[in-house]
Amino acid sequence: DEEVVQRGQSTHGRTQIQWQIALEENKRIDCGGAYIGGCWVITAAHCVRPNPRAFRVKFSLWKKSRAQDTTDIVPVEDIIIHPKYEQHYLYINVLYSEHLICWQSSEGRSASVLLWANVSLINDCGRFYGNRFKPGMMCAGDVEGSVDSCQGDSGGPLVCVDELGVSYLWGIVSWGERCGQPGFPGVYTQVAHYFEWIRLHIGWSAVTKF
Ligand code: 4AZ
Repeated sequence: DEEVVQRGQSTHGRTQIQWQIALEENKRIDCGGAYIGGCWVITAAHCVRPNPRAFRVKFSLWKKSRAQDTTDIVPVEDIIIHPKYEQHYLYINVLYSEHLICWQSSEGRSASVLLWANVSLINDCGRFYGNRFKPGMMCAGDVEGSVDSCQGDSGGPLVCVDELGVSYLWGIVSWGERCGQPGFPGVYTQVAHYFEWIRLHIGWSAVTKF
């Protein structure tokens, strides 16, 4: 989104964005995702259909249009959608590929690269969204507007860094009332809410700290 592109900051050279992936469906990239270790990627359920063959996971994606090494493009083996996912009620799902074994980093060379923004966690988001805001969701951004995720960012990671510098996947870009609107912060899936479900599927072995 233009707003985000203009206000965002380039991730160029920022190796801490290594968990970001792009989700490709029939040569199109409309969603992001986060590599969470092992063979697992997490994204937003509304980004996928239960047809793994339609999707590929792209790593090292600094720039959407860039031709990439085939080792950075992996097929999807399986798609697991949260049982309570319904239309209009966004949950998460985990993608599995046995080919997803290692990460290779590469640097973007032009301006239209992956961007990042600083957002603040916002409490009590029902005051903005009423009963559209449900358990398992959280809000982040800026109540005044401007800094926000937007279309195309769906499924991508909201990362919190603790005082020791350890990064945690805290949220997944989900939805919102347009983008950057005052009084309508971005809505994210609250990863902690689904931690047991995620762990059930991926096991402890796959949990990676960056
Ligand atoms: C979307 O359509 C979308 N401002 C993602 C995030 C937000 C709005 C829309 C939050 O994928």
